[in-house]
Amino acid sequence: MDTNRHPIELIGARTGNCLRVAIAFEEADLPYQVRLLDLRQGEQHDPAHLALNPAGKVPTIIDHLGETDLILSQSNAILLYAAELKPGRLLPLKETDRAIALERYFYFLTDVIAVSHSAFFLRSLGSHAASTALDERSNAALRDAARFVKATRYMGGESFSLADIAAFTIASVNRRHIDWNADAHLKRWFDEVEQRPSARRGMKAFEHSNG
Ligand SMILES: N[C@@H](CCC(=O)N[C@@H](CS)C(=O)NCC(=O)O)C(=O)O
Repeated sequence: MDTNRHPIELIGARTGNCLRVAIAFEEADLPYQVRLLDLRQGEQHDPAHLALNPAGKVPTIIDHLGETDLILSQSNAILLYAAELKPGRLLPLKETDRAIALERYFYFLTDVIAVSHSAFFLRSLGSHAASTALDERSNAALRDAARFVKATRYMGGESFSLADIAAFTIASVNRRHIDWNADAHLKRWFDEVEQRPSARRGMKAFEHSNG
């Protein structure tokens, strides 16, 4: 663990967007401290949280840098910030390798996770046909990612990267919609990431707050 910096405060709850951040901090060995919000109780709308994130959402981080704090929302921007703080840990150093890892990262963000979130939203409105169609589209994109891990060990190449973190959290949430017997490569990849210490610790980060 990096002891030369203050822990980053990670304000969140046990949701995919927050778990991605926790896994990234674990993988990058960045010290962090979780502050748990109860979303069902609406704590994300408390004035103290709105002062940090006027959208009333999580995750939000506070990086205590000294004179000014960095306050950042948007899980995927936070992941990129973590990658910049620890070059080579979450994205490859070589430009062409990094370009591929980022291509895959954005594939999971836009073609899998965003579509799945839209399905969730439509379901909450009672639009079952539309939400089912979007769920199927998201799951198909996830299944299609088997071709990435057929070609390389990880989703974004031969090293673990943000692409794996994005893919892993959504695959965990939607694991019952994937036919794991249908693709050995996807299963091999999922099993390996699930056992990774950063993923194991990150997935538990919001079980007990330490803030
Ligand atoms: N695009 C944002 C989405 C943030 C978001 O929607 N967070 C959800 C939890 S995953 C939230 O705060 N929901 C509480 C609410 O909307 O009241 C991100 O990636 O951080």
